[in-house]
Formats: sequence, structure tokens, C-alpha cells
Amino acid sequence: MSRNLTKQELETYRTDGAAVVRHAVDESWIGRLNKVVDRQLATPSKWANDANPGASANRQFSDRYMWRHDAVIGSYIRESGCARLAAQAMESRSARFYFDHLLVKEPGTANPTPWHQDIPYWPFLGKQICSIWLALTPCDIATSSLEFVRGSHLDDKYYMAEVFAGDDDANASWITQTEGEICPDIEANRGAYDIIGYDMQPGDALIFSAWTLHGARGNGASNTRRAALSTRWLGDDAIWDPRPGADPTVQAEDVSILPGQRPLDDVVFPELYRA
Ligand SMILES: O=C(O)CCC(=O)C(=O)O
Repeated sequence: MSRNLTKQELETYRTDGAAVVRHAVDESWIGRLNKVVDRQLATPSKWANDANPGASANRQFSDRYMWRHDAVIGSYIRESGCARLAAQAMESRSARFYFDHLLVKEPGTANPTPWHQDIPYWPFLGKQICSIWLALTPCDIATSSLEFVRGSHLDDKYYMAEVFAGDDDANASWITQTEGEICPDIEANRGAYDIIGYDMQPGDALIFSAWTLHGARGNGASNTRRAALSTRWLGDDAIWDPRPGADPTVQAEDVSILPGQRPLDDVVFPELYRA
């Protein structure tokens, strides 16, 4: 099974910068991807950030850039229909894949995900860049479902990247090199912002622009994990923009393109959908 975005979902993405997509992918992916979660928690890759290694509670964990060696994630990005959903949301003829990002908060994880935009973390510029955050476990706002500042993708702001709790020194050292305005303290002034968020079931997804401000609370559940897989997508207007502070998973020496060029490097940024 794979689906298209509805007119309503497209309109919501356009105006809010984020849309919830129920039953975004076939449920058969959920069990397979949750096995990847278990495996990465047990054997993290070199790109993992782990606030409490080995713990089964109060552990914020992320791992990323697994698609090139993990068969399940490799199949998910090619076969689940998510590339088409990304292209439709971005109103782009094509969708190239950038990277996958597993985001886990074990029960009782206090760490919030700080409010941030994604664009300053990545070596790209362009308006047609988005993520699909696929829920692998049920969650609501109190158990760390993502929240968004509605319409913030249209604000023409570029905020300095935030260091997440649990980021190790190596990770913090590249993140703190980013430039931009300091992100306002949205959490302390929630009433001043139009904040939206959704209860999620496994297989539901949030599709959001790389320019939309988003964050999440800790996982307040005492016995359930919150796990999600974010996949990152590049549309027609994305250009390669390597700069200090950009995620080091893909660097200038890994690509044949030059700054300002489109990411036409098929091995590194495969085109997984074309209308
Ligand atoms: O899942 C989270 O806590 C953060 C996710 C996020 O910021 C993203 O996918 O861009």
C-alpha cells in the first residue's frame, strides 16, 4: 500500500509548514523498523548520540545515516512511497534522499527536544526541503510527539542550530559553529506562538518543512518508548551549501557537486521519485 497526499494535507503543509499524514505507509514497515530501533540501541553507529548508554529508561538516543548499509531502511526509503509523499508536500517534480534519522526517547526521558529549524544543520539551501517523521510507537504531546510553530516556515528566519541534550562533544562542536539568529525561547512564551501538535499512532507521519520551527517535550510515559524515524528529502530547488556547522555525515569530499549546484550526485543523494 502507498498513498498520495490529500488536497487538505497539501494545503496544511503549505500554510502551516507541517501536516499530519495518517497511515502514511503500510503498517508492515512498523515492525521491521522497530527491530532496527532495538538493534541500533544495542549497537549504535558512529553517528549515534546517546544520553544514557544501555539504560532502558531516561535515555534520549539518536542515530542517523544508516540507509547505505541497512537493508530495512534502504527498502523503506525506496519502496514505502515516502519519496512520493515528500515530493508532493514540497510541490517538487523530484525527491532526492538526504539521510535517515532515528529518534528515540525511552520511558521517563526528561530531555525535551529544543525548538529549532532543521535547515541550519544541513549543507543545503532551498525552500523545497522537508522531513517525514514516521511514528514507530504511539505518542502524544506529553510523550514527545513533535510540536510546530504554525506558519514559521514563511517567516524568512534562519536560526542558529541548537545543541540537543545528550549530544556528545563531537556533535556539539559542529553544531555550535552554525550561524544565524538566536532562536527565541518559545517554550517559555508558548502563549505568544501558534503551536500545533498531534497524537500519533505507529504508521502516522508528520511531514514538515526544514524551515518550520519544531520541538518536543520529554517522554513522560513511565513504561513506553517513543521512537520515530525521520527521513530527509531534497526537492527541485535544493542546492548544495557546505558551510561551518553543517552535519558532517556528507562532506565536500564525498560529493562531485560544487557549492551552489543541485545535488545531482546519484550515489550520495539518490533520486527516489520523479513525477
Ligand atoms: O524526534 C524528535 O525528538 C526530534 C525530531 C526532529 O527534530 C526532526 O526530525 O527534525
